[in-house]
Amino acid sequence: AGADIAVIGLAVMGQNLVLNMAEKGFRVAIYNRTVERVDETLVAAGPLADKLVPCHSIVELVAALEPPRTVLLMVKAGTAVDESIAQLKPHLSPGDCIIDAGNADYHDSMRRDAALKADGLDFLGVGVSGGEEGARHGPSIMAGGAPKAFERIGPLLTAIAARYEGTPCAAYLGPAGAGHFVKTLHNGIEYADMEMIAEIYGLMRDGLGLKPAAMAEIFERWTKGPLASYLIEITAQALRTTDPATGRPIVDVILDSAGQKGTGRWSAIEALDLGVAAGAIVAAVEARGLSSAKALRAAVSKTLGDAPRERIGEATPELIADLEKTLLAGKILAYAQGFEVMATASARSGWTLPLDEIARIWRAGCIIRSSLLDRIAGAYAKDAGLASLLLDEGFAAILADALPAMQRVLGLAIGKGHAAPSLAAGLSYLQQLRSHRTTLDLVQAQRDIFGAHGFERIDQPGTHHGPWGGTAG
Ligand code: 2AM
Repeated sequence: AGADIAVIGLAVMGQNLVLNMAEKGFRVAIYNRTVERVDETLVAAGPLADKLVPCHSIVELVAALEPPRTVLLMVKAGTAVDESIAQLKPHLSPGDCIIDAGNADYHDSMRRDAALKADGLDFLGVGVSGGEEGARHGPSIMAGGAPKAFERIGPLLTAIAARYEGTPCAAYLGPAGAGHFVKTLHNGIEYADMEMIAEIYGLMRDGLGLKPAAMAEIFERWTKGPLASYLIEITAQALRTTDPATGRPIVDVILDSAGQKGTGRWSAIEALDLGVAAGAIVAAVEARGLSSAKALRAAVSKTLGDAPRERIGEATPELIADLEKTLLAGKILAYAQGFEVMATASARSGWTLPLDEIARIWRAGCIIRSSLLDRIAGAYAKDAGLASLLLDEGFAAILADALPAMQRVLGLAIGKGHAAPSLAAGLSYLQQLRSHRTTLDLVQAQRDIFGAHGFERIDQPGTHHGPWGGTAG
Protein backbone atom coordinates (compact mmCIF):
# COMPACT_ATOMS: atom_id res chain seq x y z
CA ALA A 1 0.00 0.00 0.00
CA GLY A 2 0.96 3.61 -0.15
CA ALA A 3 1.14 4.60 -3.82
CA ASP A 4 -0.32 8.05 -4.57
CA ILE A 5 -1.86 7.01 -7.86
CA ALA A 6 -2.13 4.00 -10.15
CA VAL A 7 -1.65 4.16 -13.90
CA ILE A 8 -3.04 1.59 -16.34
CA GLY A 9 -1.65 1.70 -19.86
CA LEU A 10 2.09 1.90 -20.36
CA ALA A 11 2.45 2.70 -24.05
CA VAL A 12 4.64 5.76 -24.72
CA MET A 13 2.16 8.37 -23.43
CA GLY A 14 1.33 6.38 -20.29
CA GLN A 15 4.94 5.50 -19.59
CA ASN A 16 6.02 9.12 -19.97
CA LEU A 17 3.24 10.36 -17.67
CA VAL A 18 4.36 7.79 -15.09
CA LEU A 19 7.98 8.97 -15.28
CA ASN A 20 6.81 12.59 -15.04
CA MET A 21 4.81 11.78 -11.86
CA ALA A 22 7.74 9.85 -10.37
CA GLU A 23 10.09 12.72 -11.08
CA LYS A 24 7.75 15.10 -9.25
CA GLY A 25 8.00 12.84 -6.19
CA PHE A 26 4.78 10.80 -6.46
CA ARG A 27 4.67 7.05 -5.83
CA VAL A 28 3.02 5.42 -8.83
CA ALA A 29 1.59 1.90 -9.07
CA ILE A 30 1.78 0.73 -12.69
CA TYR A 31 0.00 -1.93 -14.72
CA ASN A 32 -0.47 -2.81 -18.39
CA ARG A 33 -2.62 -5.46 -20.10
CA THR A 34 0.51 -6.89 -21.71
CA VAL A 35 2.36 -7.25 -18.43
CA GLU A 36 5.88 -7.29 -19.93
CA ARG A 37 5.46 -3.53 -20.34
CA VAL A 38 5.40 -3.16 -16.56
CA ASP A 39 8.95 -4.41 -16.28
CA GLU A 40 10.02 -2.49 -19.37
CA THR A 41 8.73 0.66 -17.68
CA LEU A 42 10.79 -0.13 -14.57
CA VAL A 43 13.90 -0.41 -16.73
CA ALA A 44 13.07 2.80 -18.62
CA ALA A 45 12.62 4.58 -15.28
CA GLY A 46 16.27 4.14 -14.29
CA PRO A 47 16.78 5.84 -10.92
CA LEU A 48 13.09 6.83 -10.83
CA ALA A 49 12.19 3.11 -10.50
CA ASP A 50 12.30 3.66 -6.71
CA LYS A 51 9.08 5.60 -7.02
CA LEU A 52 7.24 2.89 -8.97
CA VAL A 53 5.21 -0.01 -7.64
CA PRO A 54 5.16 -2.62 -10.42
CA CYS A 55 1.92 -4.60 -10.50
CA HIS A 56 1.12 -7.65 -12.58
CA SER A 57 -2.63 -7.73 -12.05
CA ILE A 58 -5.49 -5.31 -11.44
CA VAL A 59 -5.94 -6.77 -7.94
CA GLU A 60 -2.30 -6.06 -7.12
CA LEU A 61 -2.66 -2.56 -8.55
CA VAL A 62 -5.70 -1.68 -6.46
CA ALA A 63 -4.03 -3.16 -3.36
CA ALA A 64 -1.09 -0.80 -3.87
CA LEU A 65 -3.39 2.16 -3.18
CA GLU A 66 -5.07 3.39 -0.01
CA PRO A 67 -8.65 4.65 -0.19
CA PRO A 68 -9.74 6.99 -1.56
CA ARG A 69 -7.90 5.54 -4.54
CA THR A 70 -7.04 7.19 -7.83
CA VAL A 71 -6.55 5.12 -10.98
CA LEU A 72 -5.53 6.88 -14.19
CA LEU A 73 -6.21 5.17 -17.51
CA MET A 74 -3.98 5.91 -20.47
CA VAL A 75 -5.25 3.20 -22.79
CA LYS A 76 -6.45 3.34 -26.39
CA ALA A 77 -9.53 5.58 -26.68
CA GLY A 78 -12.83 3.74 -27.14
CA THR A 79 -13.75 0.25 -25.95
CA ALA A 80 -10.39 -0.25 -24.19
CA VAL A 81 -11.48 2.41 -21.68
CA ASP A 82 -14.82 0.68 -21.03
CA GLU A 83 -13.09 -2.69 -20.69
CA SER A 84 -10.54 -1.29 -18.26
CA ILE A 85 -13.26 0.36 -16.18
CA ALA A 86 -15.24 -2.90 -16.10
CA GLN A 87 -12.19 -4.79 -14.86
CA LEU A 88 -11.40 -2.19 -12.22
CA LYS A 89 -14.84 -1.47 -10.87
CA PRO A 90 -15.38 -4.63 -8.77
CA HIS A 91 -12.18 -3.86 -6.86
CA LEU A 92 -12.89 -0.20 -6.08
CA SER A 93 -14.98 1.32 -3.31
CA PRO A 94 -17.15 4.46 -3.06
CA GLY A 95 -15.08 7.63 -3.09
CA ASP A 96 -12.42 6.14 -5.38
CA CYS A 97 -11.74 7.97 -8.64
CA ILE A 98 -11.07 6.81 -12.17
CA ILE A 99 -9.35 9.25 -14.51
CA ASP A 100 -9.48 8.76 -18.26
CA ALA A 101 -6.52 10.68 -19.66
CA GLY A 102 -6.88 9.42 -23.25
CA ASN A 103 -8.41 11.24 -26.20
CA ALA A 104 -12.00 10.28 -25.42
CA ASP A 105 -15.08 11.42 -27.25
CA TYR A 106 -16.61 13.74 -24.62
CA HIS A 107 -20.01 12.05 -24.97
CA ASP A 108 -18.34 8.84 -23.75
CA SER A 109 -16.91 10.72 -20.77
CA MET A 110 -20.38 11.96 -19.81
CA ARG A 111 -21.77 8.44 -20.12
CA ARG A 112 -18.94 6.90 -18.07
CA ASP A 113 -19.31 9.58 -15.41
CA ALA A 114 -23.02 8.87 -15.03
CA ALA A 115 -22.46 5.10 -14.84
CA LEU A 116 -19.67 5.40 -12.26
CA LYS A 117 -21.59 7.89 -10.16
CA ALA A 118 -24.30 5.25 -9.69
CA ASP A 119 -21.67 3.13 -7.93
CA GLY A 120 -20.42 6.00 -5.81
CA LEU A 121 -17.23 6.29 -7.88
CA ASP A 122 -15.81 9.59 -9.10
CA PHE A 123 -14.71 10.13 -12.65
CA LEU A 124 -12.46 12.71 -14.25
CA GLY A 125 -12.18 13.00 -18.02
CA VAL A 126 -8.85 14.68 -18.57
CA GLY A 127 -7.47 15.94 -21.87
CA VAL A 128 -3.69 15.75 -22.03
CA SER A 129 -1.87 17.57 -24.82
CA GLY A 130 1.78 17.82 -25.61
CA GLY A 131 2.66 14.57 -27.29
CA GLU A 132 5.32 12.31 -25.87
CA GLU A 133 7.60 15.16 -24.80
CA GLY A 134 4.73 16.91 -23.06
CA ALA A 135 3.69 13.78 -21.20
CA ARG A 136 7.26 13.30 -19.97
CA HIS A 137 8.16 16.88 -19.03
CA GLY A 138 4.88 18.74 -18.64
CA PRO A 139 1.71 18.58 -20.75
CA SER A 140 -1.26 20.91 -20.83
CA ILE A 141 -4.02 19.33 -18.72
CA MET A 142 -7.75 19.93 -19.22
CA ALA A 143 -9.89 18.33 -16.53
CA GLY A 144 -13.63 17.78 -16.27
CA GLY A 145 -15.65 15.81 -13.75
CA ALA A 146 -16.52 15.68 -10.07
CA PRO A 147 -15.24 18.87 -8.37
CA LYS A 148 -14.35 17.00 -5.18
CA ALA A 149 -12.26 14.54 -7.18
CA PHE A 150 -10.37 17.41 -8.76
CA GLU A 151 -9.87 18.98 -5.35
CA ARG A 152 -8.12 15.80 -4.23
CA ILE A 153 -6.18 15.01 -7.44
CA GLY A 154 -5.68 18.52 -8.79
CA PRO A 155 -2.39 19.04 -6.93
CA LEU A 156 -0.86 15.99 -8.65
CA LEU A 157 -2.16 17.05 -12.07
CA THR A 158 -0.89 20.58 -11.46
CA ALA A 159 2.51 19.28 -10.35
CA ILE A 160 3.06 17.30 -13.56
CA ALA A 161 1.73 20.02 -15.91
CA ALA A 162 3.77 22.38 -18.05
CA ARG A 163 4.48 25.85 -16.74
CA TYR A 164 4.14 29.16 -18.54
CA GLU A 165 6.24 31.75 -16.74
CA GLY A 166 5.70 29.75 -13.54
CA THR A 167 1.92 29.32 -13.94
CA PRO A 168 0.88 25.66 -14.26
CA CYS A 169 -0.97 24.69 -17.43
CA ALA A 170 -3.62 22.56 -15.74
CA ALA A 171 -7.18 23.52 -14.90
CA TYR A 172 -10.56 22.25 -13.87
CA LEU A 173 -12.90 23.24 -16.67
CA GLY A 174 -16.28 21.88 -15.60
CA PRO A 175 -18.41 18.73 -15.29
CA ALA A 176 -17.53 15.40 -16.89
CA GLY A 177 -17.11 15.84 -20.61
CA ALA A 178 -15.83 19.43 -20.36
CA GLY A 179 -12.18 18.36 -20.25
CA HIS A 180 -12.39 16.08 -23.26
CA PHE A 181 -14.59 18.57 -25.11
CA VAL A 182 -11.95 21.28 -24.71
CA LYS A 183 -9.21 18.81 -25.71
CA THR A 184 -11.22 18.01 -28.83
CA LEU A 185 -11.43 21.69 -29.79
CA HIS A 186 -7.75 22.10 -28.98
CA ASN A 187 -7.08 19.43 -31.58
CA GLY A 188 -9.55 20.96 -34.06
CA ILE A 189 -7.70 24.26 -33.81
CA GLU A 190 -4.43 22.35 -34.12
CA TYR A 191 -5.65 20.81 -37.40
CA ALA A 192 -6.39 24.28 -38.82
CA ASP A 193 -3.11 25.73 -37.55
CA MET A 194 -1.10 22.90 -39.13
CA GLU A 195 -3.06 23.00 -42.38
CA MET A 196 -2.63 26.76 -42.77
CA ILE A 197 1.12 26.45 -42.23
CA ALA A 198 1.15 23.69 -44.86
CA GLU A 199 -0.80 25.91 -47.27
CA ILE A 200 1.75 28.71 -46.89
CA TYR A 201 4.50 26.13 -47.36
CA GLY A 202 2.74 25.11 -50.60
CA LEU A 203 2.74 28.69 -51.86
CA MET A 204 6.44 29.01 -51.05
CA ARG A 205 7.33 25.68 -52.63
CA ASP A 206 5.18 25.77 -55.75
CA GLY A 207 4.35 29.46 -56.08
CA LEU A 208 7.80 30.85 -55.32
CA GLY A 209 9.95 27.84 -56.19
CA LEU A 210 11.74 27.90 -52.84
CA LYS A 211 13.80 24.93 -51.66
CA PRO A 212 13.21 23.43 -48.19
CA ALA A 213 16.38 24.96 -46.74
CA ALA A 214 15.31 28.45 -47.84
CA MET A 215 11.83 27.91 -46.45
CA ALA A 216 13.32 26.66 -43.18
CA GLU A 217 15.15 29.97 -42.84
CA ILE A 218 11.94 31.94 -43.35
CA PHE A 219 9.97 29.89 -40.81
CA GLU A 220 12.93 30.16 -38.45
CA ARG A 221 12.66 33.96 -38.71
CA TRP A 222 8.93 33.77 -38.09
CA THR A 223 9.53 32.03 -34.77
CA LYS A 224 10.73 35.40 -33.52
CA GLY A 225 7.71 37.38 -34.72
CA PRO A 226 3.95 37.39 -34.08
CA LEU A 227 3.69 33.78 -35.31
CA ALA A 228 6.08 32.54 -32.60
CA SER A 229 4.86 29.05 -31.77
CA TYR A 230 5.85 25.44 -31.36
CA LEU A 231 4.23 24.50 -34.68
CA ILE A 232 6.28 27.08 -36.60
CA GLU A 233 9.41 25.84 -34.81
CA ILE A 234 8.83 22.22 -35.82
CA THR A 235 7.96 23.36 -39.35
CA ALA A 236 11.42 24.93 -39.63
CA GLN A 237 12.89 21.76 -38.13
CA ALA A 238 11.07 19.54 -40.62
CA LEU A 239 12.20 21.66 -43.59
CA ARG A 240 15.80 21.66 -42.38
CA THR A 241 16.01 17.86 -42.06
CA THR A 242 17.71 15.65 -44.65
CA ASP A 243 16.70 12.06 -45.42
CA PRO A 244 19.74 9.91 -44.57
CA ALA A 245 18.76 7.25 -47.15
CA THR A 246 18.64 9.56 -50.19
CA GLY A 247 20.34 12.74 -49.05
CA ARG A 248 17.24 14.67 -50.14
CA PRO A 249 15.25 17.06 -47.95
CA ILE A 250 13.01 14.74 -45.95
CA VAL A 251 9.78 16.57 -46.84
CA ASP A 252 10.47 15.68 -50.48
CA VAL A 253 10.33 11.95 -49.75
CA ILE A 254 7.37 11.95 -47.33
CA LEU A 255 4.13 10.71 -48.90
CA ASP A 256 1.52 13.49 -48.79
CA SER A 257 -1.21 11.37 -47.15
CA ALA A 258 -2.02 12.68 -43.67
CA GLY A 259 -3.60 10.53 -40.98
CA GLN A 260 -6.19 11.47 -38.40
CA LYS A 261 -7.59 9.89 -35.28
CA GLY A 262 -10.93 11.68 -34.92
CA THR A 263 -10.61 14.77 -32.74
CA GLY A 264 -10.49 17.14 -35.73
CA ARG A 265 -13.57 15.52 -37.23
CA TRP A 266 -15.34 15.68 -33.84
CA SER A 267 -14.59 19.42 -33.64
CA ALA A 268 -16.13 19.95 -37.06
CA ILE A 269 -19.20 17.89 -36.11
CA GLU A 270 -19.63 19.89 -32.88
CA ALA A 271 -19.39 23.16 -34.79
CA LEU A 272 -22.01 22.03 -37.31
CA ASP A 273 -24.28 20.74 -34.55
CA LEU A 274 -24.03 24.02 -32.67
CA GLY A 275 -24.50 26.08 -35.83
CA VAL A 276 -21.17 27.84 -35.39
CA ALA A 277 -19.16 28.64 -38.53
CA ALA A 278 -15.84 26.83 -38.27
CA GLY A 279 -14.93 26.50 -41.94
CA ALA A 280 -11.19 26.85 -41.36
CA ILE A 281 -11.26 23.80 -39.08
CA VAL A 282 -13.66 21.86 -41.34
CA ALA A 283 -11.43 22.57 -44.36
CA ALA A 284 -8.40 21.29 -42.47
CA VAL A 285 -10.19 18.03 -41.65
CA GLU A 286 -11.28 17.69 -45.28
CA ALA A 287 -7.77 18.40 -46.51
CA ARG A 288 -6.49 15.41 -44.52
CA GLY A 289 -9.25 13.27 -45.98
CA LEU A 290 -8.50 14.38 -49.53
CA SER A 291 -4.78 13.87 -48.98
CA SER A 292 -5.48 10.25 -48.13
CA ALA A 293 -7.65 9.68 -51.21
CA LYS A 294 -4.52 9.05 -53.26
CA ALA A 295 -6.14 6.86 -55.92
CA LEU A 296 -8.98 9.30 -56.62
CA ARG A 297 -6.52 12.20 -56.78
CA ALA A 298 -4.39 10.30 -59.27
CA ALA A 299 -7.45 9.56 -61.42
CA VAL A 300 -8.75 13.15 -61.40
CA SER A 301 -5.32 14.62 -62.10
CA LYS A 302 -5.24 12.34 -65.14
CA THR A 303 -8.60 13.47 -66.55
CA LEU A 304 -8.20 17.17 -65.75
CA GLY A 305 -4.43 17.44 -65.58
CA ASP A 306 -2.36 18.26 -62.52
CA ALA A 307 -3.31 21.54 -60.72
CA PRO A 308 -1.40 24.34 -62.52
CA ARG A 309 0.26 25.80 -59.41
CA GLU A 310 1.97 28.55 -61.40
CA ARG A 311 4.45 30.99 -59.92
CA ILE A 312 2.79 33.69 -57.81
CA GLY A 313 5.86 35.92 -57.96
CA GLU A 314 9.42 36.24 -56.68
CA ALA A 315 10.44 35.62 -53.09
CA THR A 316 10.80 39.33 -52.35
CA PRO A 317 10.78 40.56 -48.75
CA GLU A 318 7.39 42.17 -49.51
CA LEU A 319 5.79 38.95 -50.69
CA ILE A 320 7.29 36.96 -47.80
CA ALA A 321 5.90 39.56 -45.40
CA ASP A 322 2.50 39.17 -47.08
CA LEU A 323 2.67 35.41 -46.52
CA GLU A 324 3.52 35.96 -42.86
CA LYS A 325 0.54 38.28 -42.41
CA THR A 326 -1.73 35.88 -44.28
CA LEU A 327 -0.78 33.09 -41.93
CA LEU A 328 -1.24 35.31 -38.89
CA ALA A 329 -4.69 36.45 -40.02
CA GLY A 330 -5.69 32.88 -40.93
CA LYS A 331 -4.54 31.64 -37.57
CA ILE A 332 -6.51 34.30 -35.68
CA LEU A 333 -9.62 33.41 -37.70
CA ALA A 334 -9.23 29.69 -36.96
CA TYR A 335 -8.77 30.39 -33.24
CA ALA A 336 -11.78 32.73 -33.29
CA GLN A 337 -13.84 29.90 -34.77
CA GLY A 338 -12.60 27.31 -32.27
CA PHE A 339 -13.21 29.58 -29.29
CA GLU A 340 -16.67 30.46 -30.58
CA VAL A 341 -17.51 26.74 -30.70
CA MET A 342 -16.45 26.45 -27.06
CA ALA A 343 -18.35 29.60 -26.04
CA THR A 344 -21.50 28.37 -27.73
CA ALA A 345 -21.22 24.85 -26.30
CA SER A 346 -20.70 26.40 -22.90
CA ALA A 347 -23.87 28.47 -23.16
CA ARG A 348 -25.93 25.54 -24.46
CA SER A 349 -24.72 22.80 -22.14
CA GLY A 350 -24.89 24.68 -18.89
CA TRP A 351 -21.14 24.32 -18.53
CA THR A 352 -19.28 27.51 -17.84
CA LEU A 353 -16.11 26.93 -19.80
CA PRO A 354 -13.55 29.48 -18.59
CA LEU A 355 -12.23 30.64 -21.96
CA ASP A 356 -9.47 32.80 -20.46
CA GLU A 357 -8.26 29.87 -18.37
CA ILE A 358 -8.37 27.57 -21.40
CA ALA A 359 -6.19 29.98 -23.40
CA ARG A 360 -3.88 30.26 -20.38
CA ILE A 361 -3.33 26.49 -20.02
CA TRP A 362 -2.62 26.24 -23.75
CA ARG A 363 0.28 28.71 -23.54
CA ALA A 364 2.76 25.95 -22.68
CA GLY A 365 2.95 22.17 -22.85
CA CYS A 366 0.48 21.58 -25.65
CA ILE A 367 1.02 21.34 -29.39
CA ILE A 368 -0.62 24.69 -30.24
CA ARG A 369 1.35 26.63 -27.63
CA SER A 370 2.16 30.10 -28.93
CA SER A 371 2.47 33.72 -27.97
CA LEU A 372 -0.92 34.33 -29.59
CA LEU A 373 -2.58 32.36 -26.79
CA ASP A 374 -1.29 34.81 -24.24
CA ARG A 375 -3.14 37.54 -26.14
CA ILE A 376 -6.27 35.38 -26.36
CA ALA A 377 -6.14 34.78 -22.60
CA GLY A 378 -5.85 38.55 -22.17
CA ALA A 379 -8.85 39.22 -24.40
CA TYR A 380 -11.11 36.82 -22.46
CA ALA A 381 -9.75 37.99 -19.11
CA LYS A 382 -10.80 41.52 -20.07
CA ASP A 383 -14.24 40.37 -21.23
CA ALA A 384 -15.32 36.82 -20.36
CA GLY A 385 -18.50 37.28 -22.40
CA LEU A 386 -16.72 38.25 -25.61
CA ALA A 387 -18.95 36.86 -28.39
CA SER A 388 -16.02 36.59 -30.77
CA LEU A 389 -12.28 37.15 -30.59
CA LEU A 390 -12.78 39.42 -33.60
CA LEU A 391 -14.57 41.89 -31.31
CA ASP A 392 -11.46 42.32 -29.19
CA GLU A 393 -9.82 45.61 -30.14
CA GLY A 394 -6.33 44.14 -30.18
CA PHE A 395 -7.27 41.30 -32.53
CA ALA A 396 -9.38 43.58 -34.70
CA ALA A 397 -6.34 45.82 -35.15
CA ILE A 398 -4.04 42.92 -36.08
CA LEU A 399 -6.60 41.64 -38.58
CA ALA A 400 -7.20 45.06 -40.10
CA ASP A 401 -3.47 45.34 -40.67
CA ALA A 402 -3.08 41.81 -42.08
CA LEU A 403 -6.20 41.61 -44.21
CA PRO A 404 -4.98 43.43 -47.34
CA ALA A 405 -2.02 41.02 -47.46
CA MET A 406 -4.32 38.03 -47.02
CA GLN A 407 -6.58 39.21 -49.85
CA ARG A 408 -3.57 39.74 -52.14
CA VAL A 409 -2.04 36.36 -51.34
CA LEU A 410 -5.24 34.36 -51.71
CA GLY A 411 -6.12 36.24 -54.88
CA LEU A 412 -2.79 35.16 -56.32
CA ALA A 413 -3.11 31.64 -54.94
CA ILE A 414 -6.50 31.01 -56.52
CA GLY A 415 -5.68 32.83 -59.73
CA LYS A 416 -2.55 30.77 -60.22
CA GLY A 417 -4.13 27.41 -59.47
CA HIS A 418 -3.06 26.69 -55.89
CA ALA A 419 -5.25 25.20 -53.18
CA ALA A 420 -5.43 26.99 -49.84
CA PRO A 421 -8.71 25.66 -48.44
CA SER A 422 -8.30 26.50 -44.77
CA LEU A 423 -6.96 30.02 -45.31
CA ALA A 424 -9.62 30.70 -47.92
CA ALA A 425 -12.35 29.42 -45.61
CA GLY A 426 -11.03 31.72 -42.90
CA LEU A 427 -11.06 34.72 -45.20
CA SER A 428 -14.56 33.99 -46.56
CA TYR A 429 -15.81 33.60 -43.00
CA LEU A 430 -14.50 37.03 -42.09
CA GLN A 431 -15.79 38.69 -45.24
CA GLN A 432 -19.27 37.33 -44.53
CA LEU A 433 -19.11 38.20 -40.88
CA ARG A 434 -18.19 41.83 -41.58
CA SER A 435 -20.81 42.25 -44.33
CA HIS A 436 -23.78 44.48 -43.70
CA ARG A 437 -25.43 42.78 -46.63
CA THR A 438 -24.67 39.20 -47.64
CA THR A 439 -26.28 37.48 -50.64
CA LEU A 440 -28.64 35.35 -48.59
CA ASP A 441 -31.57 37.60 -49.50
CA LEU A 442 -31.67 35.59 -52.71
CA VAL A 443 -31.65 32.30 -50.80
CA GLN A 444 -34.66 33.53 -48.83
CA ALA A 445 -36.43 34.34 -52.12
CA GLN A 446 -35.63 30.85 -53.44
CA ARG A 447 -36.92 29.24 -50.25
CA ASP A 448 -40.13 31.20 -50.43
CA ILE A 449 -40.68 30.28 -54.10
CA PHE A 450 -40.26 26.54 -53.71
CA GLY A 451 -41.37 26.05 -50.13
CA ALA A 452 -43.37 29.14 -49.11
CA HIS A 453 -40.99 29.51 -46.16
CA GLY A 454 -41.58 33.26 -46.02
CA PHE A 455 -39.08 36.04 -45.46
CA GLU A 456 -38.66 39.15 -43.37
CA ARG A 457 -38.38 42.56 -45.05
CA ILE A 458 -35.87 45.26 -44.27
CA ASP A 459 -38.58 47.91 -44.16
CA GLN A 460 -41.61 46.27 -42.50
CA PRO A 461 -42.11 43.88 -39.59
CA GLY A 462 -43.62 40.39 -39.91
CA THR A 463 -43.30 37.46 -42.29
CA HIS A 464 -43.94 38.04 -45.97
CA HIS A 465 -44.32 36.11 -49.19
CA GLY A 466 -43.21 37.27 -52.61
CA PRO A 467 -45.47 37.99 -55.57
CA TRP A 468 -44.09 34.89 -57.27
CA GLY A 469 -47.41 34.36 -59.09
CA GLY A 470 -47.59 31.04 -60.87
CA THR A 471 -43.86 30.31 -60.76
CA ALA A 472 -43.83 28.15 -57.63
CA GLY A 473 -43.54 24.34 -57.70
P1 2AM B 1 -1.22 -3.37 -24.55
O1 2AM B 1 0.20 -2.97 -24.32
O2 2AM B 1 -1.59 -4.61 -23.80
O3 2AM B 1 -1.60 -3.44 -26.00
C1 2AM B 1 -2.17 1.91 -26.05
O4 2AM B 1 -2.58 1.04 -27.04
C2 2AM B 1 -2.33 1.31 -24.68
O5 2AM B 1 -3.68 0.87 -24.49
C3 2AM B 1 -1.46 0.09 -24.44
O6 2AM B 1 -0.97 0.19 -23.13
C4 2AM B 1 -2.42 -1.06 -24.60
O7 2AM B 1 -2.10 -2.22 -23.89
C5 2AM B 1 -3.66 -0.47 -24.02
N1 2AM B 1 -4.86 -1.17 -24.43
C6 2AM B 1 -5.37 -1.28 -25.68
N2 2AM B 1 -6.50 -1.98 -25.68
C7 2AM B 1 -6.73 -2.36 -24.39
C8 2AM B 1 -7.76 -3.08 -23.72
N3 2AM B 1 -8.79 -3.58 -24.42
N4 2AM B 1 -7.67 -3.24 -22.39
C9 2AM B 1 -6.64 -2.73 -21.71
N5 2AM B 1 -5.64 -2.03 -22.27
C10 2AM B 1 -5.69 -1.83 -23.59
